[in-house]
Amino acid sequence: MATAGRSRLRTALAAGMLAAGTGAAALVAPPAANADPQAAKTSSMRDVVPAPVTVKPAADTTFTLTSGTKVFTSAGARDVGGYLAGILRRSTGYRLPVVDVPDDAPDRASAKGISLLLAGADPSVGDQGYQLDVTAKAVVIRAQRPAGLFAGVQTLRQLLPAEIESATVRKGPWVIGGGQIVDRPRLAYRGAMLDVARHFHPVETVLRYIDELALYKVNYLHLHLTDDQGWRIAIDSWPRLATYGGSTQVGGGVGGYYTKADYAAIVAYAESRYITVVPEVDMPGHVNAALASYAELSCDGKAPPLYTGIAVGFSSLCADKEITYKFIDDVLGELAALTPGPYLHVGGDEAHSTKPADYAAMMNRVQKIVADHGKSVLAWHQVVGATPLPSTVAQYWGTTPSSPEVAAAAKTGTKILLSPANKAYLDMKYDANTPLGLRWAGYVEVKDAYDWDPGAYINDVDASSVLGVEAPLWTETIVTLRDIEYMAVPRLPAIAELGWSPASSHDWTAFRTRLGSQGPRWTAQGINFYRSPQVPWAS
Ligand code: IFG
Repeated sequence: MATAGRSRLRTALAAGMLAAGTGAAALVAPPAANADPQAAKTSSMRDVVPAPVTVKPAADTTFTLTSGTKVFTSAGARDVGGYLAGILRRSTGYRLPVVDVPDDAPDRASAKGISLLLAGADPSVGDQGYQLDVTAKAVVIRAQRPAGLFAGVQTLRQLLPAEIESATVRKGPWVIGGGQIVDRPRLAYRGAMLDVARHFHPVETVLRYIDELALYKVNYLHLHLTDDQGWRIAIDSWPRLATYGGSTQVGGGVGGYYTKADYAAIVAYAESRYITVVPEVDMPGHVNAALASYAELSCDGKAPPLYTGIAVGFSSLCADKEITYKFIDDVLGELAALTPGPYLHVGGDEAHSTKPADYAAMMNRVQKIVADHGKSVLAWHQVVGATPLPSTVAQYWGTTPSSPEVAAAAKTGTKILLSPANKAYLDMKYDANTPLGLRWAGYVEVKDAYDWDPGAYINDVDASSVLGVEAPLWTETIVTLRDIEYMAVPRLPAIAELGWSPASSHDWTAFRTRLGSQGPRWTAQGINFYRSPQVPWAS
């Protein structure tokens, strides 16, 4: 259960990291001492994950990071410069001062060192892309927006030896292979979902997961905040939702919830990693925690007991009561006020205890409530059973390419977010030996997560209707950060590549080798990843 004191500490920590621009390692234990000392000393531009659009290595050129290296930033690039310097200082021990470069300075890219410039990028990079040039004298990242510089920094990290990711000083040398990369994302929305309702995950864990998402240019974090087993966000006008509805979890543990300050810290930290938070309040199903907290929300006026199992589909808001819509308006209004991003996710899945006509009527009213609070709706794809607003995005979680109702909605303009459960659900077991996870959608090994195309997955849904891709991690069986990492890595980088890289570069044989070279980097960061037998691990 959140307490004010602990929450203030967490918020201060998150704010502290924001200012220092350091990575989240400050919050979690340093990586295993046995991080592989023999990890590859240099990394090739051809190993980058996600695969960039254009890679032109310069075989005879290298840049070496030294104790005298400076980070030069043009106006607006300072935050990203501080973030990069924070990571490099930790593992090199170098001072790496961040120096402003006046916009009118003579050829800003000639400075010896690392330059982050919001000018001069190849126009093809757009808002989220970047251009990276490595010569013997300088590393220059150019972009049109800070988000592009941030993406370029993730690539730059991968061009340095794996030890650069260490939270403690390592000896180097810190050599980067020369050449040029010009890069941009294929899909606008590259997301990950974390279910904090089945099992509650503290702020520190969410911040660490955000840092791991940032490694692979993920730009949305969907937080599944409410479900039958728990309500995880404080709502001032309905306080018992969190204090009582958040007091337990699957298996009967103490649960917990985010205060508004906690949620604001998560949102701010995500924003500093150019990740937009999408909060989900699931409805009309998956609402037992809310009904247990306020009897008046149930059709029969009786509050059900708190629920700690893992069944689904047994609960429903009451479509016939006006208080239901006041509840929804109050909750979504408070959440909208805390959420700078464009989307509120309203769930809509597994409403097996809601009559179809009631479901459609309710979801139509809910969509209007979201619009009245200035946000757009994201919902599981069952929302196409109501009348989706033009701005509503349907998140497909089916297990087959055939979904006529989704294809029909796409034809009328509904955008689709791809999360097919038998490809993108990170809570699916890798195979029969996986100790964690579920298997209702089948086993999902790394190749299953990679070997599909979100732009061409659903029959009769054109690539132009596909907003992006998202990897959900449901937490019925996921209790700790190490559980999250075991299930998310390496499948999340696979999904992230599907969202970022051109369809033309899709090649499992090449990808699994590139993924193998990420292993030492995860070891250096203490990430508890699954060493899939399908991947040739670099060490
Ligand atoms: N389906 C449910 C989730 C979760 C999941 C576990 C969706 C949209 C099975 N709904 O996926 O709440 O229980 O894999």
